Amino acid sequence: MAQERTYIMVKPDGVERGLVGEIIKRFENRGFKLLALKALQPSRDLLEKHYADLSSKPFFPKLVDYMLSGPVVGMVWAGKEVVKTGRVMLGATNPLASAPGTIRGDYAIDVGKNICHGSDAVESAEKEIALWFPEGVLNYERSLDKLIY
Ligand code: RTP
Repeated sequence: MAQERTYIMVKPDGVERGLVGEIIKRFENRGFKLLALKALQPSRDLLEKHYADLSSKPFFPKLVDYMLSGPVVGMVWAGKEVVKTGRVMLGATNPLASAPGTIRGDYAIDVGKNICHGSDAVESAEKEIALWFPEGVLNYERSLDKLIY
């Protein structure tokens, strides 16, 4: 059976602060598998699609402007319960409520600059992967299982 997948994205503030390697390291150390990785300057259209569920929120315009403020790094990670565990590793949305030891709890204080995104459910993860990686992602079912587990 295919492994669960999630979409993790380092937001512009995380890229600017040089936290891409730190975030990759945490997911690698945990035992998850990297299936895709790219740096890009997202378009407004892509961001509005990604955050469509939040379009009625008062902070939506500010959120889109923040996400347009520089390059992001999108990744697809796979492994056991990676969606839920990825969210735990990121920490609460508002960094002031994020536990120390989480990415946001260790590196952020502002909900408007919270470093990273992680899919909140298996279904939304698959939608986000299709949105951000229309070209497709790796599938290493034949090799890495043997090396990690
Ligand atoms: P994300 O999608 O970025 O992983 O965040 P999330 O699920 O933890 O939180 P969500 O409610 O989906 O919000 C998406 C992003 O919007 C920004 N935000 N600003 N009150 C505010 O100003 C506010 N609330 C949310 C954050 O950047 C949040 O990650």
